[in-house]
Amino acid sequence: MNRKVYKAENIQQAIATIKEELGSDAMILSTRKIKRKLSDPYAKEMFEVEAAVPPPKKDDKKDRGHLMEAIQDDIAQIKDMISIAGFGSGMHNMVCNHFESVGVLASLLRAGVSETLAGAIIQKASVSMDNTADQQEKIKSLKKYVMKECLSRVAVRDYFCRDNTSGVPHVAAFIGPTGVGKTTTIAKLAAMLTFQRKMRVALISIDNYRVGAFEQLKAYASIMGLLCVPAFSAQDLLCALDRMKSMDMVLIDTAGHSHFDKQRIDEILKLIQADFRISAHLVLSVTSESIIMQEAASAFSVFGPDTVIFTKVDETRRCGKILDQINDFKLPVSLIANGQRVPEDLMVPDKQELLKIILGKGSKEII
Ligand SMILES: Nc1nc2c(ncn2[C@@H]2O[C@H](COP(=O)(O)OP(=O)(O)O)[C@@H](O)[C@H]2O)c(=O)[nH]1
Ligand SMILES: [Mg+2]
Repeated sequence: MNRKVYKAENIQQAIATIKEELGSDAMILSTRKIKRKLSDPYAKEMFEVEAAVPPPKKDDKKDRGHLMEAIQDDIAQIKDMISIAGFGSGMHNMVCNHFESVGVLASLLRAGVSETLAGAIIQKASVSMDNTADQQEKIKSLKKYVMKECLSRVAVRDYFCRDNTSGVPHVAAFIGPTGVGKTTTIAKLAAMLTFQRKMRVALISIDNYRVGAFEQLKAYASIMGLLCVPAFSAQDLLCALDRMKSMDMVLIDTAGHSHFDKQRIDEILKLIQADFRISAHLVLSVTSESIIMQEAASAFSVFGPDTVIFTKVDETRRCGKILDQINDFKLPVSLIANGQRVPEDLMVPDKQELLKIILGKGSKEII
């Protein structure tokens, strides 16, 4: 029982306060007059009343509530089984061998994690979990290890926001397929670094293929008052970088083109390799199919990217493929773009935040 002591000048006043605070079910446990202190003989007379709210009675309504909850749990589990039945045969064995994994496995699959990876995660987690406990505890233990497994596969790297004490600018080129959001992400990042981190930022565009590509970047740069220059040859690029020596960060926007166009990829590669300081950051949109993301990641791997940036996470409920990508390519995530608004829709995620994005709704089930 939750006990509480009230003080008032008279009992009626104390009871009124108790009713107001604890409701009319409250019980008075004791009352007493507080002795005046010898040091203050003119003090007002005070009373102390101890009251408590009785614990709620077990009623039928509550029992029915529990029963409904149990039925809903069962229905959810049957639904999960049906959804898993739609996947490959490996999933059936997984569920038969680790029955308690149904809910967690379904959450991973629904989030868009591939069958192979989801299966591997559950398999590893179920080896570590406490098998001696009762069903509820087993599930709890399984979730704990699934979380651990997922977290061990998630890597983040705050590449852009760290302090630059090197005396030379960090130079970062954004590479990736057409339309994934490279230019937009650069504009968001430039704003974040300039206005929130108070860094000196300049922009270079080596996108000479799309009409208006430079103008798009230049327009953002003008709003922010940043230096922005085009560079179409290695010579141009070295000159531009020389002008930007006093900056903390130089962001390079590259041509949007198909990842199948090897010749153009080589052209950018040659340009970027003109300066050994330039790091590369692969930009991928989560709205692309997993296979397209894999192909793009492997076509752009010639740049030896330092980090990967995922865009358009606001446009899909199936961000689980991010886990597959970082598992396959072992690249840490530096940024997440989650909308079209410049500069707001950009995140520098930590591991937990990234995992929440990856698991989507399922994060409530697992975390
Ligand atoms: N919904 C959504 N749209 C985005 C995001 N990032 C970029 N876009 C949009 O994607 C389109 C292509 O962006 P752009 O930066 O020009 O792509 P680029 O060709 O890679 O430079 C534009 O309409 C952007 O507004 C994002 O995080 N979410
Ligand atoms: Mg662009």
